[in-house]
Amino acid sequence: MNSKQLKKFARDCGADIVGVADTEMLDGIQTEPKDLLKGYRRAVSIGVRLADGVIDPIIHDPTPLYQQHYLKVNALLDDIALRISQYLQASGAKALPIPASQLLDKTEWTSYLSHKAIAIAAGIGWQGKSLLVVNPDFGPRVRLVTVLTDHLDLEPDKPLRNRCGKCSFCTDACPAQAIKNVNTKSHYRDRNEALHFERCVTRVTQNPERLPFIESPICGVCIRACPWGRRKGPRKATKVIRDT
Ligand code: B12
Ligand code: SF4
Ligand code: SF4
Repeated sequence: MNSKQLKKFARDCGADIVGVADTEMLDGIQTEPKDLLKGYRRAVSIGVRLADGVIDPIIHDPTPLYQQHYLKVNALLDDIALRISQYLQASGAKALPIPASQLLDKTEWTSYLSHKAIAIAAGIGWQGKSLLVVNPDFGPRVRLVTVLTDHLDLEPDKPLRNRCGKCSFCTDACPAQAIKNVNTKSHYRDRNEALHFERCVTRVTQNPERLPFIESPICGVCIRACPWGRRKGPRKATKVIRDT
């Protein structure tokens, strides 16, 4: 099985975007456990597009509709990752699906690995000033999942250049004044370079007190604000279409 076949399979499972990363590019990335990437030379990054009808009304706070959408898209991503793992294993490869949104450390706010770092290496998008991965077709209106594999026939994709430029929409919109409006060429070394991290964490963890119907640490304001996700008209995922 090659990249083209895998991407078609992923799209048939419900993915909107798929890219392949060479994990050698990710040397130095924080993982749990530390040797998580050992034996996995490729990482498949999968994106599912969020619905504009859900994201557009998020002006200052998350909505109950977004809370439900968040859970549903996470479930879909985990489902797609599982099915891709089965597909890879059927061809004799090793596969490890990483959950879309499982928190491992609630003090450090970390998981097994950063889906964003994988997506950036796989050419899904660039790391925006909001810290989010911005895809040229859908902006940051995509949620991500990763499957690690040793299937070397998957050809790695190339990272995209950062296109934030002088834009400050996410900085201006953030209700916690958490975004520092600092640009990067490829990725931020740590979260504090781009964010007043604690301000964002405080905002999203106070949801249950401020908004009793929101139980997850979500917000969505910086997702909504990005002009790359607000373009009108029909849009196709060039990444999947071009490669399949
Ligand atoms: C913990 C967590 C949070 C915490 C901490 C946020 C944070 N910025 O880390 C809280 C609860 C605050 C949070 C908030 C949000 N989150 Co959150 N969160 C996660 C989660 C579960 C783990 C992230 C993690 O482990 N971070 C640890 C640090 C070290 O990694 P990182 O910041 O992701 O990446 C760093 C490095 O990897 C480095 N990097 C990037 N590329 C490279 C390449 C190389 C070679 C190297 C060395 C480093 C490197 O850059 C980053 C900065 O240092 C991920 C899912 C996942 N497993 O990735 C979702 C995730 C990051 N969240 C997501 C989203 C959308 C949000 C929110 C918008 C909330 C919402 N859903 O409405 C906000 C946005 C806040 C913001 N502006 O960053 C999405 C992002 C999608 C996208 N398009 O980018 C993710 C990927 C979930 C998903 N499955 O899609 N989140
Ligand atoms: S998630 Fe909300 S609080 Fe955090 S950076 Fe984005 S807009 Fe600001
Ligand atoms: S709103 Fe502007 S600065 Fe923020 S991530 Fe999107 S393009 Fe970059």
